[in-house]
Amino acid sequence: MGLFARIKDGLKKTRQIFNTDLRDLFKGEGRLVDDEFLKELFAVLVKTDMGGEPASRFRDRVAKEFRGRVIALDDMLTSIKAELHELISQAETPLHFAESGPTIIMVVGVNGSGKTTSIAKLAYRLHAEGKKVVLGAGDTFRAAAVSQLSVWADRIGCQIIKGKQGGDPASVAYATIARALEINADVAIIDTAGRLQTQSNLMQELEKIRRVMGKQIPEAPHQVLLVLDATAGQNAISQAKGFSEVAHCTGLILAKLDGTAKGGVVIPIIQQFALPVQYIGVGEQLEDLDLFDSQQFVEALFDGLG
Ligand SMILES: Nc1nc2c(ncn2[C@@H]2O[C@H](COP(=O)(O)OP(=O)(O)OP(=O)(O)O)[C@@H](O)[C@H]2O)c(=O)[nH]1
Ligand SMILES: [Mg+2]
Repeated sequence: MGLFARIKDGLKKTRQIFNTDLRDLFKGEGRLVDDEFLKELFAVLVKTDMGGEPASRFRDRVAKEFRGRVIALDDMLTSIKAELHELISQAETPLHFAESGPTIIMVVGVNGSGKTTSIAKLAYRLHAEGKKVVLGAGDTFRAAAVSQLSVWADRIGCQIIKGKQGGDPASVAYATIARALEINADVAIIDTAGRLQTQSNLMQELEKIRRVMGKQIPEAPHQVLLVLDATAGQNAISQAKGFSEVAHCTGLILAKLDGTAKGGVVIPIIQQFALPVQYIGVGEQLEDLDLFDSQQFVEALFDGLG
C-alpha cells in the first residue's frame, strides 16, 4: 500500500463520521442552511473530537457562505475542507540532525501511548534511509519493555543497549550514547517508561536522563519527542501540555490515528501547541509511521467523499 493509501486507510474511522453522518444531514437531497441545519452540523463535527471551538468555526463558515440557501453535500464539504486546510496548515517537520556526531532523540509520554512502537517505526525509517541507528531500552520499569524493544531491534537489524530491570534509566541512556559515539552511529533513540506529568519524581527522572545525556554531548538530547495516543481524544491535549513543558519536548508523534474516529483531535493539537506534529502512527507495523503532512492529511480525510 502506498503512503497516501495507508494514511487514508488509517483515517477510515474518522472519515466514516464525515461520510455517514454528514451525508445523513442531506438524505440525498439539497438542504436549506438555517439554524436547525447548522445545529445538526455542529453536532456531527464535535463527534470527531475536534473540540467546540473548531467545530463552531466550520459551522460559521458554512453559515456565512450559504445561510438561507439550499445546498448540496458537495457545497458544504468544499467549505469545510477549505476551513480545515486553513486551521491545520503546518510545515512538514522532519527530524533535525546534529551537524556532527550522533543525533540523540529521547522519547517520552504517558503509559501505553505508543512510545516503544513509535521508536521501532522511526528506527526502521531511518535504517531504511541508510542511517546507522542505536536504540536504548531506557524503560527499566516494565518487565517486558526491554524484550519488546529487542524484538524490534532484531527485526530492523540495529543495535540496542539494554539495562537491567529496575535499573537506572539514566545509565542506559549514558551507555546508549557511548555506544553511538563508539560505532559512529547517526542516530540514537532512547525509550523511557510511561509516566504521568503529575508524578513529579518520575518527571525528575526524565530531567536526570537529560542531564546525563548532556555530559557526553552538550546539545543532547537534540530532540525530545512526545508520543500522544490519538484514541485519547481531547484528553491527549492536556497530557501534552503538562509533558511538553516539564520535559522540554521539541515535537509530537500522534500515534494510533488508525484506531480512532477521533482524528479531529489533530486540529486542537496543532492550534494550541507551539510544538509541531512531526509524525503520525497509523498502525502497529514498522511501516506504519509517516511524516505528518497537513495538506495530505486533509486530502486523506476527504478523499472519496461527496
Ligand atoms: N493501531 C495502532 N496501534 C498502535 C500504534 N502505536 C502503538 N500501538 C499499539 O499500542 C500499544 C502500546 O504501544 P507501546 O508502543 O507499547 O506503548 P508505550 O507508550 O511504549 O507503552 P508503555 O511503555 O507501557 O508506557 C501496543 O499494543 C501497540 O501495538 C498505532 O499507530 N496504531
Ligand atoms: Mg514502552
